[in-house]
Amino acid sequence: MKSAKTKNWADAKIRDIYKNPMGRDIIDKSLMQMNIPDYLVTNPLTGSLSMKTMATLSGGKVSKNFRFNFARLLETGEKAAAGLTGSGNAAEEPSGLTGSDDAAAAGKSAGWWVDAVFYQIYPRSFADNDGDGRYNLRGIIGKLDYLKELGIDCIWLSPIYDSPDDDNGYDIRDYRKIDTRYGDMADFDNLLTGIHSRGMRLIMDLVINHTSDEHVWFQSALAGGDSPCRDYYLIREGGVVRPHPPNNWTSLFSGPAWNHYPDQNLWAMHLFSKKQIDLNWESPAMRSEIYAMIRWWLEKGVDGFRLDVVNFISKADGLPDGDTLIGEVMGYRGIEHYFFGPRLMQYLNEMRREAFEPFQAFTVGETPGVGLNMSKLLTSPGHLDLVFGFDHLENPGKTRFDEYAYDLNFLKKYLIKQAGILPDAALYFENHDNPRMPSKIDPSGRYCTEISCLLALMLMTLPGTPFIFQGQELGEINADFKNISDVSDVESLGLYKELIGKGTPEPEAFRKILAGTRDHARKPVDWGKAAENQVLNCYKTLIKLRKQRSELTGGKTTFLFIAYKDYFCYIRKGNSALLMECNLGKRKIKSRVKKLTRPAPLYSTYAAPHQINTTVLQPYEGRVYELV
Ligand code: ISL
Repeated sequence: MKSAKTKNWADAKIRDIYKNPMGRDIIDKSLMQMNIPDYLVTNPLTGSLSMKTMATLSGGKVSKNFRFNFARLLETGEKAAAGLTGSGNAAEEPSGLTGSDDAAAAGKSAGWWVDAVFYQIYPRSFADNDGDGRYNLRGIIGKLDYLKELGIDCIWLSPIYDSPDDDNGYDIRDYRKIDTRYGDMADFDNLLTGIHSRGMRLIMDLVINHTSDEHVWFQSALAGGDSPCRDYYLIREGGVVRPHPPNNWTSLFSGPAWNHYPDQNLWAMHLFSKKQIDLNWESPAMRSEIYAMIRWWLEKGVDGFRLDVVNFISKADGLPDGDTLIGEVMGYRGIEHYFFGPRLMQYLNEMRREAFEPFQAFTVGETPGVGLNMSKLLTSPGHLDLVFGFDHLENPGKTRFDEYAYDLNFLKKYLIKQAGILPDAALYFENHDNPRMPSKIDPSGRYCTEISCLLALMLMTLPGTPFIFQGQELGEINADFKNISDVSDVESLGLYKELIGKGTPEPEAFRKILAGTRDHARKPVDWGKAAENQVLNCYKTLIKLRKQRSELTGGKTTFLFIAYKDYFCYIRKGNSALLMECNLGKRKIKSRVKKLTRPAPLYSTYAAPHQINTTVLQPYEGRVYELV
């Protein structure tokens, strides 16, 4: 890769910043957060302003340090884009699709996953095989026929590896050992055989940004001497040399991002819990160990991986302090130095060559903080196949722990933008890290079933590869936790302790945790709901439709009536064409497609097509029509 000639980004003009994929993402995200229209930035007058002028206009709010850190991010975006175009200069526009839905247009071979429907299993609360309340691999085996009948093509299995369980298995102690709570390797082999024999695939969760502090590598590193593992982690000398943490970064689970080990006089970085120690991806020996482990699982026959916070693996050289303003905006101090680090693209490309490519393994990266244009670089040939973005999960100006009713009009706006920039995205609304979406949209619970069916229709008919989280197909909603003792998630408990420590009254602190705790998604699936379940029937029907109608996987997408509030209408066109119209609110609204479609819809989330009033959409109703 030729080294990119980088601009002096610290004094770049807005119009040049907006051409940089990283700059475009940061500006788009800021505008969306502030609900400001794009033309405020894209007009010639604003475009001619420079960073320096903007800093002056900000009255000092934008510090020199901010400009320097922002410039470094732009350099990263420029180099990442240049690396793909092979030119010496940054790409004028992010490489990749120009609006066509066809993955092939991106210069990528469309793999099996383009047509697949994925299903995430969180093993500690999915199913047990003998009713003893211990959820395990044999419980999953018992549900394989159910998943096949639902229409699932590939299962994503959250971590089942040996772990002290500080972060529900995302703190791995032995990558090659099955945690005894789930069974043993024979159970795993039986599960994999059962999945493949039904024509389904399995991807595992790959947690390679960090390991448990009980991993033999970290124990060896702490033991000191000349252990090669000392270089496997982000460890710094402490004590007289450095009585304080090496930098001011904060953990995503509250508090400083550093553990101090007084006996060894060392500091070790942990972006997540204190027992999840960040690996040092600068170490070739550590990378080789990770690649060997990946190949070991692929030789067992797994079909690919979901890569946990994979965009965090490359940290900025020197681990510099985080900018205060960026830390306030992003919620975590220092994140600008690792959410898209300087060698991330290089490591992903090496990982692909050394581990995934020889097995043609599928990869989907979890990439918190990365916007649509940088996601396009991450999913360019030679890197990841898909990524999970986060920018649609909360309304602008809100965080997961804010009490509010999620407005689907924002999701419509985001998905229209996503379809234009990254149409072959991983499309999801729920996972094990977020509250249940129907409860976020309607906290009263009155319309949760209707909303679940509407989200099923959107998930199966919009461009992208759909991922269903366990229980979503049953219309699962948030838990009714009564107090903090009902909560077990390490992230929530860390935040609760921080809030109380800052003097937040307990009831207010608990309400914040209740709004956003990941435990809502992690309560056991209620299989008693599966019988005659309206939401389940919606998913079965819509998944079948997606498999029958190729325009839903490879067609071109056109959005109509975009300006109408609470109304979401789009066409998927291939050899034939389907039109979808959705009511995004609880008021009845007029249907607008009479002249475009056959009189009766092909499908409605509300009732049999012949039973519905075609001129009015019911609250949160979704419809599919044949386009005439
Ligand atoms: O969004 C988040 C930050 O507040 C968290 O929900 C989440 O930790 C983040 O998206 C990264 O998630 C992944 O890595 C974590 C693990 O706790 C999550 O379960 C996993 O999905 C650390 O491994």
